[in-house]
Amino acid sequence: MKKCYLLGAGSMGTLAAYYLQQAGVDVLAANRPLLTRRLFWPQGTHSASLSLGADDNQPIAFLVVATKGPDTATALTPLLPRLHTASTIICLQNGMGTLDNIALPQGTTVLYAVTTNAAWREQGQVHIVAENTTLLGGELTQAPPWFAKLTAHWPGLSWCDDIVYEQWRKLTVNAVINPLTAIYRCKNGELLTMPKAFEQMQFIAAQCDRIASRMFPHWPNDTLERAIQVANDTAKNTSSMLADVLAGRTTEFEFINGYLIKH
Ligand code: KPL
Repeated sequence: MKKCYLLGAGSMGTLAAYYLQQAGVDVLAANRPLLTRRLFWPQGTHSASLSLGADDNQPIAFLVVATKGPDTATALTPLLPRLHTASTIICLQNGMGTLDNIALPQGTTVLYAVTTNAAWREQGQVHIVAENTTLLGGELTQAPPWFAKLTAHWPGLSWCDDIVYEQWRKLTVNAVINPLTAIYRCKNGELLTMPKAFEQMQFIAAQCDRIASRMFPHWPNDTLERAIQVANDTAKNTSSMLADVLAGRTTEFEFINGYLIKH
């Protein structure tokens, strides 16, 4: 991978662009002029500035899609004529089904990233909360040749042969935590201290397990335990859905709980 375009320069997109640049990839801002951001690591350990070149309107071999779910179709549609049979899309988004109604050119390879990294953005500044793990996989039977170089510069990145399962693991946790934090306007950890909210967590988790175990016969029916664990681990976080509500943005509900309901 020599050149890659980034669509959606939120916190996760910016962080991915930083790792890609570290791996020697020329990252351009899709649909945008030159873009600059500053990244801050936890506890003020260090910071770095990132500058992405302006879109050059050339054919796209690699595209990272890191837009919010509801913005994806509008942002991606103008780029479709630049994708071709050898293009690879790396989908780095919350939720599932974000590309479902988009007519990608035949032969486009779609890979999905499932990450437990945490970061937030305030205008041009991206504050990294935690660099955890990122799984990448999708429509390829094995990791592509460019992957090894990327792992050297992307902390916690590994190849995953069953990314759909991993997407469902994350989706179900998000389905339990995100909407309830948005309803109660509370931090993730506070869900565990409110009896009514906790009862709703149990209810949603049971529904998730019911749906997921139809998809995956070996599904461990552990959504509640995992949601409790994540709510504890991210106790002081504002979930992405609550952040969207507070900022007046359309939430990703359709791509999280909505996606589950469709199954
Ligand atoms: O992924 C998240 C989100 O907010 O979207 C969790 C894990 C709930 C952390 O806030």
